[in-house]
Amino acid sequence: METELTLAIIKPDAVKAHHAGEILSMYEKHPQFKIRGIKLMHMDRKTAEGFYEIHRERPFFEELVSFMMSGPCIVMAIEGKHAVSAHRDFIGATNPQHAQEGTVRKRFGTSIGNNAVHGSDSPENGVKEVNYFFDISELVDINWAHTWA
Ligand code: FUP
Repeated sequence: METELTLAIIKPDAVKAHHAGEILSMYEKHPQFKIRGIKLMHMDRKTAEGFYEIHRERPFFEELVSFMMSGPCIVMAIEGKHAVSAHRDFIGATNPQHAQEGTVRKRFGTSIGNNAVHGSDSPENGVKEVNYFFDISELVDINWAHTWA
């Protein structure tokens, strides 16, 4: 399917540093992205651990979960043509030092952990992750062709 959904999170480091407005503006201006859902949330342990369950056995898991719980973040459902790969290009490499110039992580990330934003890594995970944080009733003008997990 051409039209995809990706989850985007403006992470606690970027919100704390007052970069949320500037990052939101980058999303708003992107020709391929439509913000279909948006919420401010302060994750509890259960939510953060559940979201990063796939990384549970990794050495950085506890640091990652603590970081995601460290302050409010902004969670968004983004829809668009090839939204997942376009969004990965837009946010840049996981490690901000390796991210391309102009990407969100290059501009606002400060380390591999504190990398300012999250993006889904496949169309399947995009739908799953949006579903993790949003009820379908919280999304506007959504393309109903998406398969809900
Ligand atoms: P990404 O898809 O770019 O967000 O990267 P990953 O799914 O591989 O990792 C998820 C998050 O774990 C990253 F955003 C940051 C954190 N992480 C670390 O803190 N250390 C690492 O070595 C790898 C990832």
